[in-house]
Amino acid sequence: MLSFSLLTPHSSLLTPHSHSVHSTASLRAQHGSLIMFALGLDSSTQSCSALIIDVANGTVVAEASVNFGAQLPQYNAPSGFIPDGENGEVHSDPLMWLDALELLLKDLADQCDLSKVSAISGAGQQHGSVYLNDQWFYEIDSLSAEDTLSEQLAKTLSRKTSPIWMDSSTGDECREIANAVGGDNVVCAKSGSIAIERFTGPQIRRFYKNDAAAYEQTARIHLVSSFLCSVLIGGDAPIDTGDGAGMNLVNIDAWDWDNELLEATAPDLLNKLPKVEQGNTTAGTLSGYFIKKYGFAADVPVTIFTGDNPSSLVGMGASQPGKLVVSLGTSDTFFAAMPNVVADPAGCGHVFGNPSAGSMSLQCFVNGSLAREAVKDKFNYDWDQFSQAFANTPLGNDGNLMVPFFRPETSPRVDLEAPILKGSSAFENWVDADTAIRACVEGQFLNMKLRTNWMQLQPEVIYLTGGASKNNAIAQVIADIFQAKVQRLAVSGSVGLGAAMRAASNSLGKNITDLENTFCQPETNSTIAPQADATVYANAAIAFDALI
Ligand code: XUL
Repeated sequence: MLSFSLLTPHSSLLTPHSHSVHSTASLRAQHGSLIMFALGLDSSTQSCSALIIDVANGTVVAEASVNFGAQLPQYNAPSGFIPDGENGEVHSDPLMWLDALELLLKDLADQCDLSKVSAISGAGQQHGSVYLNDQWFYEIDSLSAEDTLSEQLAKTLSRKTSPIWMDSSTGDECREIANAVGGDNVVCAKSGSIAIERFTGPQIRRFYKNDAAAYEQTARIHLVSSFLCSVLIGGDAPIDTGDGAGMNLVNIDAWDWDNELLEATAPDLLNKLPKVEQGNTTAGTLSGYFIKKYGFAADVPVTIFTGDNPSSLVGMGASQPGKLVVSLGTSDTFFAAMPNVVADPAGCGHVFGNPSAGSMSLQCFVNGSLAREAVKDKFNYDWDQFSQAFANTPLGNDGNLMVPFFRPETSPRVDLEAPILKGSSAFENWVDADTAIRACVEGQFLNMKLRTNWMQLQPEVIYLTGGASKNNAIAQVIADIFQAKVQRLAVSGSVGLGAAMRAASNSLGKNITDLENTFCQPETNSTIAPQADATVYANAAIAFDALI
């Protein structure tokens, strides 16, 4: 194995100005394919994580994560956002994201020689926005390794905090934007989603309405993803089509800003936004700040960042049409690469750009793990008893059906506070635990199938991720209802992995399918095939739809 003795030993790299810097091009020339590390960042709601892959050897060489609440308690955001916001407001401090980035890079530099990294990209929680004054353009271009990022960039914020995706304060603004352009169906046809409270356009409008002077002082509005990308390159980075589509401002046919939506949102908005670019765009090269402070090589290309969900699509190995991902979390999410750009006629789903070209669909189901847990808790069951209930009940549940919405659902939009049950009297009266558990899970995925029909997908394989994906009984219901094989992948951290794979594809000339074959393998013996005859759930779906 070639040694990297010509590189400055990485212990000394933490000292600014103390070493000569080699460019990635010269390192590659001297070491051929060995210099093939790609770094993927994931700035999410509760933490900032990263992983570094060795593209030549097909391995993950370093992983790190900084939990905002635990490691940066001075920001008083135990779960990554400022608690107790009023009127549905949920904000975070963007300086916290910068401090986390520094802690993360320090940890990575302790684990591995960052001068071997020759490609970088990343992802951010979607929809969140950062508001910057005109000092931003100067400061971002002249970062000094003597001070921290947050010290230098604090003065560039024209709004101290950033609204994030959990913010639901913009109901009025959604209606105003929709009315201005001719209704929600127009917003949906243009931007891929109806006007949605957490989306960035309605958030910007609310800021403009509540604080017109600070809006006026705002020279640039970035997404979390493009803000962090800008910091890395020491310049003003574009927004990608994947994250950009989560703003209600990008036209999904042109993949560029939609003038009518911009005008309906706030004055002079075009001048305050960066460019929109496809995911395979190189934003620039890594800023000298990171070279001096963390020991990266010079000239490392940074691929524009995307949203966490589009990045996860890549990291799950599903960036080409034909595979879809179901993520089982607090809420359940369904997403897939799409062969054609179509918007959900019911206005519940979203179309985002696919960072690997084309588009992707995404649909969120609010009643995910919380609903499964609510049924389990109703009978004082543990998770083993919950799983056993499926063995005790037949596929199709003898026609007992549940609309398992314990809280208002967004797919479809219904304001239920408790589930609807239809079937035997024992079931309807909540005395048949096993039937209720099967009905909850069958109801969730019958609903998911019905609500995602607009995507016109015929999946061969469904990739399952998220906490509840480990449960075989739930995975079996999904296989039966979708009539598709279900697989779990060995990858964890699909958002960061997707970012590293995008960097490797864009900057190191690696084929994305080859990267998927290397990094996105299924867990051994994890494939679950459908057991049910297709007719069982076809009839149940009709009955379920009638019940809603
Ligand atoms: C997607 C959404 C969330 C955020 C945070 O529309 O709001 O998934 O991206 O993860």
